[in-house]
Amino acid sequence: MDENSEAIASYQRDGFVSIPAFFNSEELVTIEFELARFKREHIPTLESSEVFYEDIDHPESLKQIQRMQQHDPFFSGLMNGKPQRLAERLLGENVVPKNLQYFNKPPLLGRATPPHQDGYYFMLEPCNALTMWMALDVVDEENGCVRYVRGSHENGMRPHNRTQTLGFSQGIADFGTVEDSANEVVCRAHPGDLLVHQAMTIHRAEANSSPTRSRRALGFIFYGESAREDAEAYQAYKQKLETELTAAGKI
Ligand SMILES: O=C(O)CCC(=O)C(=O)O
Repeated sequence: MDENSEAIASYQRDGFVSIPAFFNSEELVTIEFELARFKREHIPTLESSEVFYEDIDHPESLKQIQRMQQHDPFFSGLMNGKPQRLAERLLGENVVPKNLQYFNKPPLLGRATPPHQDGYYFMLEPCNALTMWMALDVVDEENGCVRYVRGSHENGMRPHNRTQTLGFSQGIADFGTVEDSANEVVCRAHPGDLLVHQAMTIHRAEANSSPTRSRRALGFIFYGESAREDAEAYQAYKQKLETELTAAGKI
């Protein structure tokens, strides 16, 4: 038994686990400082495919930044530290750090995250991958906390279809079965708390209905080194999507 044994057991059984205070308050102060610096220094130079807004004409509606670890050494160092060590334990092999994302749902503007399985986007064989989601704000039902369908990682890939949600282009077509509703778990969180889910676990989030509170988080995606990416299919899809979003004036 070690400090992670319980977390590993929950992750394997339920398809997700919640780890309170994974980052402490001192670490959070540094992360907030570096995040503000990242926004100032990098956002003006990033390609449109790396930064998404709820409304492209309103900078305050910033909703997502992609691949922060590729653009800044602080964030690659952050990803390669505690999160990577935990990912190795949970996936049971060496891992590849793929994507460190910033997520926000700005007050009243942040839209719902459609129900999905990350594996559908990742296109991996075997689908040995996970996502970590670390709260930066107090997160609850009002501002759009993450919800998981417990045990859904055991039931295969559900059919997905196109959504109109920027950053989450695919959603489960037949979501909302009796089983989905019965097994859904609402995950409230405080700053520094970490949620981790398997790439096959169904999850979603409601819109932010708070008039004042943002709903910010950092997401860390790791692939197990045994997971083979269908790189051609992934690039083709990414390209098609970016062309579509550019034509629609969304990015
Ligand atoms: O931030 C959210 O609403 C959901 C994030 C998510 O779905 C993911 O990281 O896979």
